[in-house]
Amino acid sequence: MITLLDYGAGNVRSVINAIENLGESVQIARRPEEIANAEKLIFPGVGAFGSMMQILNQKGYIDPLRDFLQSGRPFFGICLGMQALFETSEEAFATEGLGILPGTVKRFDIDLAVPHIGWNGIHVKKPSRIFNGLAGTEKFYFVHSYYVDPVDDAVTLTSTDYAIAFASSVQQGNILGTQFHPEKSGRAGQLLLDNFLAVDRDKVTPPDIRTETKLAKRIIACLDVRSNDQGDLVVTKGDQYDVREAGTVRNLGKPVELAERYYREGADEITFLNITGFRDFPLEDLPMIEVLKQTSKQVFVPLTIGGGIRDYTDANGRTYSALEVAAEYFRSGADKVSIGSDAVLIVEEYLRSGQKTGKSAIETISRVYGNQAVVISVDPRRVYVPSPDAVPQHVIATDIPGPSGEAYCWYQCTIKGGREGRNLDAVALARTCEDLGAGEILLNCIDKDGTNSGFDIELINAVKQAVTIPVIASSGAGNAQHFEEVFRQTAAESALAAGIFHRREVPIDAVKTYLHGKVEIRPPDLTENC
Ligand code: 1PR
Repeated sequence: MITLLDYGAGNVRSVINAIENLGESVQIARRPEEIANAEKLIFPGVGAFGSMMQILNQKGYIDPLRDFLQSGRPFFGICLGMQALFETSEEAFATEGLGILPGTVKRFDIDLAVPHIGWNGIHVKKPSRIFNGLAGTEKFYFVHSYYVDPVDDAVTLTSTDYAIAFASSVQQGNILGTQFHPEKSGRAGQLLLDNFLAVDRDKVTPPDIRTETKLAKRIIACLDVRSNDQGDLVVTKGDQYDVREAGTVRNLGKPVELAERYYREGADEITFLNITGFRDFPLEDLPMIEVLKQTSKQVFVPLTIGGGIRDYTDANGRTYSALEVAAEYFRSGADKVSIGSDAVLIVEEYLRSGQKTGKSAIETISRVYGNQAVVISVDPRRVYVPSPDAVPQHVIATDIPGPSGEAYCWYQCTIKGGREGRNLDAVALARTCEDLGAGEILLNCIDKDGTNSGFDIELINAVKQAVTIPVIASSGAGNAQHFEEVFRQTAAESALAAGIFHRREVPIDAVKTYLHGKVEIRPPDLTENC
């Protein structure tokens, strides 16, 4: 029996799912005695250092936790749960950590994008039982802005490079901590957790010790989900957002089955978009919540869900905040939520008033769950203009001339699945959403969607140059070369596709095999079947 310390600040569902998938049962500690009496304790920290320590104090968890850590029983701290082991953190100067390991937690002060999000490698420093079965070349999923800086180098188990080399895991006796998320790190993460649970395994060093590690470009599979005319929830796919063929909604498969297939094929993340979410309230759409719950039991990479994340008043007059809608998705297994139509309306209002209300979906969700949990899904359409100053929007020079030979264009934001164009441009939307607290941009392109003609490189460059947060290039992928092109010609951190994966024209593992050696990726793992 594993005891999981949940101090109530966020989503621990994915850790529970990952452990249960390994055949172990999980008990959640909700009282100090349950920590003191645990056999093995896992502490997945979520949120911010200061509030975490405050809650641990209020609940009377600090003394039993220290006692547990000093007892020699197995402990695994994940992310903030590892940072808690140290003395202080730059995230909350006045707050003391548990102080079990001498050292501090520091914020990245580097030229690269912060948070450090995505799959990066490990440089193993000493043998440990958690490395059984690992080759040493695996990548693990990170999402953090702070890193631990131990006083004693001997506690550093692995280091990882992201502008600087930082301690990505620590071990002292039976106390283990990882900055990365094993529960979201595919088969490698499952192996590592399994090694932690089986305390009698030998200490080993993986055969291939990396001396330098690199953050991978991510390949993301997107599933547009909606009810078809028979009322079944299906994965569909549009051509320039039109999902009907001969009058009926295209049905490309069942959401959970497809997501599991993409996981096995090596998808680095999976995104579900509830494409009728702008009109159907998602908390009434229980099948979608069920899809998420089922998927998160089998799929151990980050899951994003979008569609209908906004404030809503139901037929009985009860108002739900966007934060409540998002919370339901997080509880059901999502790691990030994506906001589409509402982001456009929020930005229009902010640019009009010049005031941050602190109450928008972007601000409230990022405050509680962190910036990295808020993705903005942008649905722009190209509008040609004759000159750079023809309109007040952000205009770019284009190599693809318009119907009347226009050499300039801007990208018009739309809402309601492309049905309604607004005056806002995609560059202003992305930049303002970053300012409001968004952590990532999912950059679609209606003109390119479903065309298999390649990504809109000009759009991606225009938006990427305007923000420092990661950008997911989306729409138009038709072959593996298109992924190489987007990663070579833009600074996008990820590329997303739908149609070619659903129709098996180019499976994800084929994209990764093609990119291997050309672009830094997480290698395909055909045995991804834990
Ligand atoms: O506005 O917050 O309720 O969110 C609705 C979400 O649903 C938005 O993220 C919007 O992008 C999405 N959506 C709405 N209508 C459609 C539609 O297709 N009719 N899907 C739609 C957009 C997602 C794209 C697609 C890529 C790759 N499709 O990300 O997956 O274009 O496709 P490809 O590789 O086949 O070219 P809200």
